[in-house]
Amino acid sequence: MRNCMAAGLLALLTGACALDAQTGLAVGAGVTVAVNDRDGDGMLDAVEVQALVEKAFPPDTLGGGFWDGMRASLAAAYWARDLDRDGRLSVAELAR
Ligand SMILES: [Ca+2]
Ligand SMILES: [Ca+2]
Repeated sequence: MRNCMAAGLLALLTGACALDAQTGLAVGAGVTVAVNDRDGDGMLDAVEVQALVEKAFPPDTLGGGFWDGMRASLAAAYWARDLDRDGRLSVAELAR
C-alpha cells in the first residue's frame, strides 16, 4: 500500500517535471483542448478533432483533392499522438 502511494507520488513529480521542461508546448496543448473540447470531458474525441481540422481547412472554401489530403494529414498528425490508442487525445498526449 505504502509502495503504491510512493510510486504514485513519484509519477506525479516526474510528470510535473516533464511538464515544466516543456511548459510552452504543454500550455499550447492545453489551449488546443480547451478551445476544441465541445463536450467538456477534457479530451478531444474523433468528432472534436474533425471539427478542429475543418476549422483549420474549411471544406466549404477549401475543396478538392489537395485540401482533402491536407485535412487527412492534419487529422493523422493528431491521431499519431494518441499514445494509449483509446480514440481520445489528452492534454498530456498533445504536449508530447
Ligand atoms: Ca471532448
Ligand atoms: Ca489517448
